[in-house]
Amino acid sequence: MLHDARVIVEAASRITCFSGAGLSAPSGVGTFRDPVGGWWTKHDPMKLASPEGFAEDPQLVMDWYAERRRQIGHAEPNAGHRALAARTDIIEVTQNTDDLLQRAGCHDVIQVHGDISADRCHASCGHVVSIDLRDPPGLRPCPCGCADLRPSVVWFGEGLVAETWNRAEQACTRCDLLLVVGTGATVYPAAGLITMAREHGARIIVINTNPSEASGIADIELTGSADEVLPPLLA
Ligand code: BV8
Repeated sequence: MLHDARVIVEAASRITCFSGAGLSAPSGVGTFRDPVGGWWTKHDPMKLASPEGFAEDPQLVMDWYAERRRQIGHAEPNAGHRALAARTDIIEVTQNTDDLLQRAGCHDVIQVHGDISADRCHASCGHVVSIDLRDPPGLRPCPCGCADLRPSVVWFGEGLVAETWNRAEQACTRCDLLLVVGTGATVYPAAGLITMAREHGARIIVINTNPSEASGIADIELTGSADEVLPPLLA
C-alpha cells in the first residue's frame, strides 16, 4: 500500500497537504476528539471554543488556552512535520493552530482555523499581539478598551478569514494530489476542502491512525502515525 501511494506521490505535479491535530499528536500536542486524551473528552467544546463560551466565562477559556499554549510551547516538531517541510513543493493547508509546521521549516502555512501564537481583540478592532507560548498571558483587555483580548483562532460559529479561506480553496481545487493527514474531517467548512479537491480531479491519500470521515473518499488510506508514515511516503 505504501508503494502504491509513493507511485501516486511521484506522479503528482501539484500536491497539497490538508492536516489536522493528528499531525501534531506525536509531538505530545493533544487532539480534540481522540477517545483517549482528546480535549473534547474532558471539556465541552462549545464552552471553550465559541464566542458564547468566552462571553460566559472568559477566564475559563483563557486558562484552557494557556494550558494548550504551554503544551505547544514545550513541544517539538516531529518527523512528520519535518518530512513535509523538506518538500517545499507541497502547499500546507492546516486546521492546526500550533506553529510546529513553521518551526519545522514550512513557509507560508495556510492556517484556516487561525494561529494560537497570537491574541487579537474580541471586538475585531484590528489589534493583534504575539504571545509567548511557554509563558502565555491571562485574560486582559484590548488597548482599544472595547473588549478583551482572545486567541487569534476561529471558534465555532465564527467565520473563517475570507482571504485565508480563498487561498485554502485554491490550494485544494488546483492540486492533483491531496494528502489528508491526521484529521477526523468532521469540522466544516474546512473538511469540505477534501470533497472539493476530489471534485476537481485530485487523488486523495489519507494518513490516519484510525478510520475517519475522509476514509470513504480516499484513493488510498495509509493506517499509521503521521510521524512514521510521512517520511517514507515523501522521501
Ligand atoms: C463556521 C478552535 C459560519 C481553534 C475549532 C457546515 C458548513 C459550515 C459550518 C458548519 C457546517 N456544519 C456545522 C457547522 C458549524 C461548525 C462545525 O463544523 N461543527 C462540527 C463540530 C459539526 N463549524 C464552525 O462553526 C466553523 N465556522 O462555519 O462559521 C459562519 C460563517 C460566516 C460568518 C459567521 C459564521 C468554525 C470551525 C472552527 C472551529 N474551531 N477549534 C482551536 O482552538 O484550535 S474546532 C477544532 O476542530 C480545531 O480547530 C481542529 O482544527 C478542528 C478539526 O479537528 P481535527 O484536527 O480533525 O482533530 P480531531 O481531534 O477531531 O481528530 C484528530 C484525528 O487525528 C483523528 O482522526 C485521529 O484518528 C487522528 N490521529 C491521532 N493521532 C494521530 C492521528 N493521525 C495520524 N497520526 C497520529 N499520530
